[in-house]
Amino acid sequence: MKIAIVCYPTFGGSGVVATELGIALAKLNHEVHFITYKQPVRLELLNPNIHFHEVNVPTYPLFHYQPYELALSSKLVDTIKKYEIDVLHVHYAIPHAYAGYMAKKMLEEEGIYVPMVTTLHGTDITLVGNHPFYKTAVTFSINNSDIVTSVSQNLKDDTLRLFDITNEIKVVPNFIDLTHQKTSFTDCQRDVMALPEERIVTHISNFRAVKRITDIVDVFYNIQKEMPAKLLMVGDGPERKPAEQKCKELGIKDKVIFLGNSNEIDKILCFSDLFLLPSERESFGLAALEAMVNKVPVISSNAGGIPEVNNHGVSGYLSNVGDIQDMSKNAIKILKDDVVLEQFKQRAYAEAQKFDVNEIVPKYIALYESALAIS
Ligand code: GMT
Repeated sequence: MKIAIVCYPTFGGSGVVATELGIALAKLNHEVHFITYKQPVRLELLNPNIHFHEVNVPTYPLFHYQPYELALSSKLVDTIKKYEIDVLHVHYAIPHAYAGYMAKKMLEEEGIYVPMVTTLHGTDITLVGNHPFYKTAVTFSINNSDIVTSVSQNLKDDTLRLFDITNEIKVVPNFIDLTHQKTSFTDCQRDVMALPEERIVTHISNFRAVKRITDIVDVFYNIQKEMPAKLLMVGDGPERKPAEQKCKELGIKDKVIFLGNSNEIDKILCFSDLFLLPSERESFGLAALEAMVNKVPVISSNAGGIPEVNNHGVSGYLSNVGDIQDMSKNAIKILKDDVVLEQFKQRAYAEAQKFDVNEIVPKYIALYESALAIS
């Protein structure tokens, strides 16, 4: 099949999932065309089946807001025609599903029918899409997609609760490649980050308010009172500065390393002992799954779809949002004892197997085939 994928090219989970899906499809000999405003961060164009088409939005002083949807839908029409694309898969409803629908309609005028699959990722529904200013267009785009998927049962339930949905939503969970982790580094270069006796606690995100970044600092503050430890903060965003300030105030500045955005997630997770994800909301928690596949247990909130990924008492522990004491207690329980830590590490890895790319990607392929069969 020839598949066009529209996504955000940044470090956000939706872009990562879209990119990994494209790479997996290309390996299965499908022809994949990424259409977005920048080359996706996790995309290495080393496969002849992968193409990238950049959407350019020329700036013009008359426009207070530059019309990205317009440029995207034009690019979609041109690319779909030029490469005879079979299926369009848009990740993140805003504005991709809307632009995709417009492209479909323009193509239909020329007698070309291309089914559109829309994957809902979370913030496009629970944070942004639900805003009254967007809701009408988001509802329309979901209801007018040929196939709609959501990355967790919880996100499906939220979508049905928050929007007037007439279309069926199929749950296709996020996935992970179980084979490519940890192949290129054996000792994990742990000593670069910490002393041998220190436990390494890690967080990775876009540092938005929804991630409750200062809760991470609070939990780590309690951990380092009980044992030698380091906290690695990976990513960047508006909550980074307040977190850095809090570390200073608590006197733990030297034990917390802010690494910024990184393309070496597997390497960092390879030498991590524990992953913290205390989010206010989370449709899935891809970063937790990436931790688990690297044998890192997860201390998280029980928000949204996280319980579908982090198995309480098995791959880590779940606590109510904001319950710093419970998260600290559970973290210390895992980290304090070498034997317990090893058990959690092995079980986190075992739980990650449920999300094997080889099981999940065929579900998307089956959906593409059913969409094509309808057309
Ligand atoms: O987590 C973020 O803020 C980024 C956001 C995105 O849209 O890129 O992530 C969402 O999609 C990910 C991939 O499906 C999920 O793993 C995240 O849980 C989800 N984030 C939220 O729901 C807050």
